[in-house]
Amino acid sequence: MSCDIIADVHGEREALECLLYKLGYRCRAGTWRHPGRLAIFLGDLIDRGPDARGVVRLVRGMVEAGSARCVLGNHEFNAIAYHTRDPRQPEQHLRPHTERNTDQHADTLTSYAGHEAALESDLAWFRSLPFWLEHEGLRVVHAAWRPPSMAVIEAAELGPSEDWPETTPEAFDSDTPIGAALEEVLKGVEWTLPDGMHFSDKDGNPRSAVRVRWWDARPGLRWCDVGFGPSSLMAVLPDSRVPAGQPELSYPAEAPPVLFGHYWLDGRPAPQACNVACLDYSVARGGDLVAYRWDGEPMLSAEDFVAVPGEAHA
Ligand SMILES: [Mn+2]
Repeated sequence: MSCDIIADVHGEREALECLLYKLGYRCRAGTWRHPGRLAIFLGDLIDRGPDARGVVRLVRGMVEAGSARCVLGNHEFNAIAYHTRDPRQPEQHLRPHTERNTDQHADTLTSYAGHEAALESDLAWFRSLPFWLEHEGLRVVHAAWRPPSMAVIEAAELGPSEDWPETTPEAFDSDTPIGAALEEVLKGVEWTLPDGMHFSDKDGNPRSAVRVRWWDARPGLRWCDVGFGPSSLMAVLPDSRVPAGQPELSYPAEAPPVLFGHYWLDGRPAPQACNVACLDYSVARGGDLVAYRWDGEPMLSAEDFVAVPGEAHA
């Protein structure tokens, strides 16, 4: 079945409804459907925007009605950890309730305030979501299609039972093999600049870890060519060469097309390669909510991106 792949919604329910309408979906008896197409969500339904609960209700309703599928994003992964006690030290949560972690999750907590049963139910649904999926020759993942990490995740047999966070708490520790594998798939591949080199992030903080183009990054290229993210990030990456010793990352040109979100892009949506496209254009930062209309073609095209504007929030 032809499908529409929809990027990180981040609590922007109104933008999502506009996008679904533009794609030809209609809401009947409370559920959005298309007579001939399937929606596939890339994860990060929650946080940052004003109506995380409404977005999850809408998307979950579509999935349960068979009109959509959805993969897990790092924000759902973090939410699972934030709300699950660590079985190894039950006074703690798997994601500590630090000021920073709570701030990142604050808009979701607000939207679920007074709806604790819905939160519990939706967290259980998050735990049931796949980390990636393949659909009739299309590959979908939140951040990075990385077969070595996916093999580690498959071997750990997380799910389909919903108690994997309690039985595999090390999944949330990025210094364990399973934690590192999940981090790569859900948050992407990061490389560290050599020898104390750093760049300044948008808040002026020194950063040395660079999110890289996992479909095409290797020693000898310049850091500003292997990095991937918004133009504000690309502008501050050094133009020195990536030293020998980093792995060669690639995604084969003959492999099925792969679509992902996560990277807070700006500008005009277009594929990164003939079979690689990021759809996240920062709706929660005043950018666009973007989808890709896919009808089975092996080569992706800028013509098939569909965007609606988000609303700028303070
Ligand atoms: Mn993300």
